[in-house]
Amino acid sequence: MPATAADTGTDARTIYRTCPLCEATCGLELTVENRTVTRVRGDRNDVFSGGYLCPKGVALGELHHDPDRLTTPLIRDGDGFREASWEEAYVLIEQRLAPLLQARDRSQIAAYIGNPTVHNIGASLFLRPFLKALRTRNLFTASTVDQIPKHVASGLMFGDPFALPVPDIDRTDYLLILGANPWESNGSLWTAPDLPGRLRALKKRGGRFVVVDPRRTRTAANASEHLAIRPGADAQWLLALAQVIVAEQLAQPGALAEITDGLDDLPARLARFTPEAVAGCCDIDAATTRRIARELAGSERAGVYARIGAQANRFGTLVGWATELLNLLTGNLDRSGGVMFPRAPHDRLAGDQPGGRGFSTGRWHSRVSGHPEVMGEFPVASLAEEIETPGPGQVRALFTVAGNPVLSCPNGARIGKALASLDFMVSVDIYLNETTRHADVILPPRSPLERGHYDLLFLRFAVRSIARWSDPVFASSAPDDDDILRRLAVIAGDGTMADADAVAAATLNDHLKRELNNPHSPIAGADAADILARINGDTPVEKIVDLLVRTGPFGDGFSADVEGLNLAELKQHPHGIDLGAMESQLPARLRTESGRIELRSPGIDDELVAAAERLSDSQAADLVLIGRREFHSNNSWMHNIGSLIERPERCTLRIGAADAERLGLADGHKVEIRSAAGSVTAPLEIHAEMRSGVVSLPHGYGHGAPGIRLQRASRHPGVSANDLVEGEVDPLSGNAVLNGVAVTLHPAG
Ligand SMILES: Nc1nc2c(c(=O)[nH]1)N[C@H]1C(S)=C(S)[C@@H](COP(=O)(O)OP(=O)(O)OC[C@H]3O[C@@H](n4cnc5c(=O)[nH]c(N)nc54)[C@H](O)[C@@H]3O)O[C@H]1N2
Ligand SMILES: Nc1nc2c(c(=O)[nH]1)N[C@H]1C(S)=C(S)[C@@H](COP(=O)(O)OP(=O)(O)OC[C@H]3O[C@@H](n4cnc5c(=O)[nH]c(N)nc54)[C@H](O)[C@@H]3O)O[C@H]1N2
Ligand code: SF4
Ligand SMILES: [Mo]
Repeated sequence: MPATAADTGTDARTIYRTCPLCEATCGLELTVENRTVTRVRGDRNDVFSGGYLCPKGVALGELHHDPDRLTTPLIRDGDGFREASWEEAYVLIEQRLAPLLQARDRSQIAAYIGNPTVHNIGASLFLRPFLKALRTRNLFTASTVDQIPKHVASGLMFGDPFALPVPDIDRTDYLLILGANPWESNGSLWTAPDLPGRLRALKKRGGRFVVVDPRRTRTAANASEHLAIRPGADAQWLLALAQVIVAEQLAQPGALAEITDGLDDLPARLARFTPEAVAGCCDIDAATTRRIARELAGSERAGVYARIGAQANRFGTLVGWATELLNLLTGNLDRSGGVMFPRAPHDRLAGDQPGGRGFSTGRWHSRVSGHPEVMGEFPVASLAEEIETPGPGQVRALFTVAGNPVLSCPNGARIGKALASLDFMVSVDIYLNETTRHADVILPPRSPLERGHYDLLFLRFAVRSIARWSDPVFASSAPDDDDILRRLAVIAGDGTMADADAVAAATLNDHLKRELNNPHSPIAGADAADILARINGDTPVEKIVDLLVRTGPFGDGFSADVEGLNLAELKQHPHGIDLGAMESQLPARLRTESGRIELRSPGIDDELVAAAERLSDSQAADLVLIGRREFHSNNSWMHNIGSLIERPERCTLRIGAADAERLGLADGHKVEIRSAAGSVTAPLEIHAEMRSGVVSLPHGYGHGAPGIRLQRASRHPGVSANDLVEGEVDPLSGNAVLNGVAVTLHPAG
């Protein structure tokens, strides 16, 4: 039961918990009367968020109480679904999958894993045993419509795809932000609740932040300076900044120079990217580029940060590489006030010696287009072709877990058709939506308020070391994502796991074994049975969290003499525990084979050539489409919540006044938007934030499909931007090119 329930005189309880909806991880204060959430506010005592929250956090109660949220498994029945018992659902899955599971080659079964799993501790911990049991190489996730270029860049440079530096926002003097809109999206791979407040504070203490975005977003409007770059040109522009810094001898990598390979031939590699050479492609004049380069190099403490707008394009990995190159050249990598590697309470201890196995991709390739595997997965842009294309290894069955690829992935309409052609599909999901309507079985986990919460992923990207556990707000006897995944692991497994409990035990044991074998762990070489007996927790998830936190950098190490963290301690601190600012970690953090920062790699060299070729590309489209995220929205799945969706129409095509006039289109008119992939019709909104040659449509809409059970969303369906997105990818990472799609506009009837 919640340790934090306070007696308020009525039967109302006050409960504190972390918001699981986005990466900001705000602490919330919920008022619960009987079994109803009657109020959600920001927790003013939260050590990290200090009371900040957004409208989505406020809507958490509505999400929990949404009558359309599924609570019983659904099984396909003719054109629709019928409710079924959990056992019936599992038995059906077992029967229908049997022929594919018995095959030696499991590639006919694929999985797509969506974004909410990374906000969900149970799914985060138990996807691995499920996927291991599934033994398929046809794994697709939302990473390839998102951040995978950043992982690849870090893998190549630092040897560890999870060594992702974050801007030390609270101590910096200067930030250069590309393709991110933290004012409305609240930060990504940069966990810092209330980024608007933190950015305002930066300006107030005399610092500057510059935003590079084709749109004048709220972040851009609040910035010290806004540069409306042409979509897709960030890599070239960042390389030009680096070129200036190197050519004008402004580089001051300091001690980093001694641990970096590849500084010497940088001038030659960057030579083609002069500010003059990139000006046309980026639409940023050379003088401005030079000035920004000098400002960046001249600031005492500065950082460069590029996110999805700059990464979900053709040169996404190169953007990631150039970003960290600039941080390195200016001496800001791993320095307070620059960009730093965070430390989470559950990080593994690794000693102070750099070096490791390094990073590589392409250990296997996709069947149809030959895409290299990256971090064990293929581009989701190739999911449809793997289902459609006949031949050995053709995907015939699919699991989706917390994902809605029909709205969220490139050429969603094509993905929808492909899903309809599958022999069998299982969705682990809380809604009957555009994707899950194609499933044969839908398995709904509990609501987010019925599960405990610990940010396994986002504490690793947080600008302070924070420890925070949330108990469930409501008790529930329904299975959660992790229960479902354990059961599916048994079904997909080789028979060695008798039941879901055995999967739980084996998973805990795997974590324990890894720790006992880690020479830097406080329990290195200890007796497994002894430690096992001392691990606390009421659920399989709690036990693993207890183990990880106790053996992490702030843990008690299972020693009675050490004052340190464990799960019980976290439970006593519902407002979280602040463990301090980020600290330098280089060179120990490096996992390249050489133990050094690597600036050279064949893949990056090829991309430098390709990026230079684009400088003289005269084929630029007249009009290109980019996306946008809005404050009241969250990808594709929170549109069934009244307070978020029942507002003025938001799925509009934004365009600048001059472009609208040139095309003879008026505000509010319906326009047909055509691309090589397809066409959709949306109302036009003339908007001052748009630069010329660029239009913007938010993604995640398109709730008009038959058979979905989203009453509110269906009343505000909008159209899907991803019906316009083709399947092009960044070749190094497989990330989809979501932005900069060539389109034409046509008045619609
Ligand atoms: N054009 C364009 N497309 C984009 C983007 C863009 O910027 N532009 N952004 C991309 C990005 S960054 C992302 S992360 C992806 C997101 O794409 P996906 O990862 O596919 O996620 P969503 O579309 O948000 O769908 C989430 C699904 O999870 C379900 N769900 C919610 N909570 C839970 C839960 O606790 N358990 C389970 N089992 N299910 C749950 C919802 O009902 C929904 O079906 O979209 C990408 N698509
Ligand atoms: N309110 C809200 N918050 C969210 C989400 C949401 O859907 N709604 N989704 C969550 C998820 S899954 C993620 S990954 C994060 C993402 O968080 P952010 O990375 O901050 O992503 P966006 O807010 O989409 O901002 C991307 C910006 O890039 C701009 N852009 C488009 N193309 C280009 C380009 O070629 N170059 C440059 N420089 N800019 C470009 C767009 O105009 C947009 O303003 O947000 C999370 N938070
Ligand atoms: S900013 Fe993110 S974490 Fe904070 S309340 Fe909003 S959705 Fe939740
Ligand atoms: Mo995302």
